[in-house]
Amino acid sequence: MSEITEKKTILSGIQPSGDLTLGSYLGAIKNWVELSEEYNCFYCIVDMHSITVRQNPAELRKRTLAQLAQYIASGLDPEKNTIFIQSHVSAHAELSWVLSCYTMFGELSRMTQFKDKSAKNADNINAGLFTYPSLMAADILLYQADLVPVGGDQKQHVELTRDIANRFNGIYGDVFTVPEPFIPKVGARIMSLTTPENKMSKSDKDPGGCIYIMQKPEEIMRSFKRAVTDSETCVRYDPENKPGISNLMSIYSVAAGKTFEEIENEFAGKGYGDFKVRVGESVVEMLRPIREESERILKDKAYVEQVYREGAARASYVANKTLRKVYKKVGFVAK
Ligand code: AQP
Repeated sequence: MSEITEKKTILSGIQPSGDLTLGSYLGAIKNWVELSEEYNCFYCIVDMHSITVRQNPAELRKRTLAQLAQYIASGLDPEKNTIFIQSHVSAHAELSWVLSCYTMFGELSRMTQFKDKSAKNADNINAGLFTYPSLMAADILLYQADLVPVGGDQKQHVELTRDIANRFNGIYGDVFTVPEPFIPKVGARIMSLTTPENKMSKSDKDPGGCIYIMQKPEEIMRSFKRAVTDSETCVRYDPENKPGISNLMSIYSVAAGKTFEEIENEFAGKGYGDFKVRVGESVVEMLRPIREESERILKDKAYVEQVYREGAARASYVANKTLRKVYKKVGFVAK
């Protein structure tokens, strides 16, 4: 126990809003695994966030469990990390309400994700989509997280969490740890293979632009071979003018552990065809053990259930401590 309390705390989560992509893996899970020895880690499946966009209930349940298996298969040890499902810890919904009373309308209106998702779901611009960042702030602040590993796209939400925490602490004293975003240098923003100006997203309607963790090797290779490039023939990192090639370089750099310079030298004088095949192969090899292990874990229903039950119990213990403190500070009568 003493070892746990001396370490800094990390919280991060992914919505089960679609099958996990290469973006989810490189932008989030891979880094979580690297951080899991050094930090006291809480990694969750944020199912409550996912219903801000309409979901099919049976598929949501299935994807939530599959995601849990994929976390473990990627190397997150449930003994060393607290892995849980957000809706199993009711403190998230409770703190979210309190924090929404300390989050300004103007702040929420400025969130890029809200603007993007409202445009994509024009028939369902619900209040949850708008107040999503208050729930995300609750996720983070309940665990007094020092660091929040996220892809570059989520930086704005972590910054808003800091503003909410500072505002609350300014009124009531030091209640919350003010968290820092932790963004990987390479892989922070993996882009779609077909429209490299957009990020690779689980809920993308164009599956050709996405690589999924559980996808078969031949499908992965097909998507890479069809990846959009440019009219030059030179493998060079230049995200502004060569977004497609630069995205493939970022992916290859992480998958094969090579620097951009090494990649440029490796493919000097070679065509884009060779490059795309090599990137595809490196991704297939990186994802293969995760896919195989996920399939094995998912078959063991009792084990999966044990992991999420124990995770929820451990998470609730920490979260409820913070919630009690918050309730007391704002003036609610203790039960
Ligand atoms: N393409 C990406 N590149 C780098 N990081 C990414 N992340 C997601 N996509 C990329 C990171 O994964 C974590 C979990 O994100 P999330 O699923 O909770 O929310 P999201 O960012 O909205 O992810 P998606 O895939 O785009 O989901 P949908 O389609 O449902 O909106 C975050 O740390 C995120 O940065």
